[in-house]
Amino acid sequence: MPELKIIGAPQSTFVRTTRMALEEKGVAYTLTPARPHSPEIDSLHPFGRIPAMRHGDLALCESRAIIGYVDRVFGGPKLIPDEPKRAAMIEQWSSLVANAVFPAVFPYFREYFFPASGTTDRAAVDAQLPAVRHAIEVLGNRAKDGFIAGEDFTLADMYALPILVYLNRLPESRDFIGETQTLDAYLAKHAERPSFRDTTPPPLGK
Ligand SMILES: N[C@@H](CCC(=O)N[C@@H](CS)C(=O)NCC(=O)O)C(=O)O
Repeated sequence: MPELKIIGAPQSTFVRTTRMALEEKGVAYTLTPARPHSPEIDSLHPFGRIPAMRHGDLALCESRAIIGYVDRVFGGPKLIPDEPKRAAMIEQWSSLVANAVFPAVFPYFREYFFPASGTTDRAAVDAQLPAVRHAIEVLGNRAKDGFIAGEDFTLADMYALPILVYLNRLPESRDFIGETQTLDAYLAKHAERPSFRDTTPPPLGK
């Protein structure tokens, strides 16, 4: 089997989700750090986003496509089970986290971590807070049972945890997490899971 190469900055939530999925399956891979819109990424993703993947003569982008390919090609526990209803629930919550929660909180992250003017704009942060609060409440309601897609640890948790780590570091979202009464326990429950612990990213900007 050729080497599986993941390309993307380890600080990216989507890169971490992809790495967690590979770790959960026990698939060996190498990580080549690359920023969005770097030349290699622009050659692999039409919108310059991370992660990307190379495996033999196959090049892929988009975390869900990479994870789906790995799940079909490699052994190890199935990330998306065959049972249709359980699979659909995992897909539904993975998609909601990736395509609704992440876009709702990313402008808030950007204002703190990569502000356009070089310093965080208070009014811009405040404008994002209703969307951030709603996204956290949605995750908080799901986390009541300890897992985003119910029953057990799934791909939906692998999408949610890397986002929650950053939300837990910023002041307003940290307060919203505390208000849910469920997400602190959810984060503590999964903190020592090897796929999560072993993909802890270096600080942003490194
Ligand atoms: N749908 C993509 C989203 C990837 C994504 O948005 N990655 C971010 C980093 S966490 C990125 O590359 N952003 C750069 C941009 O949007 O221009 C996936 O699942 O891989």
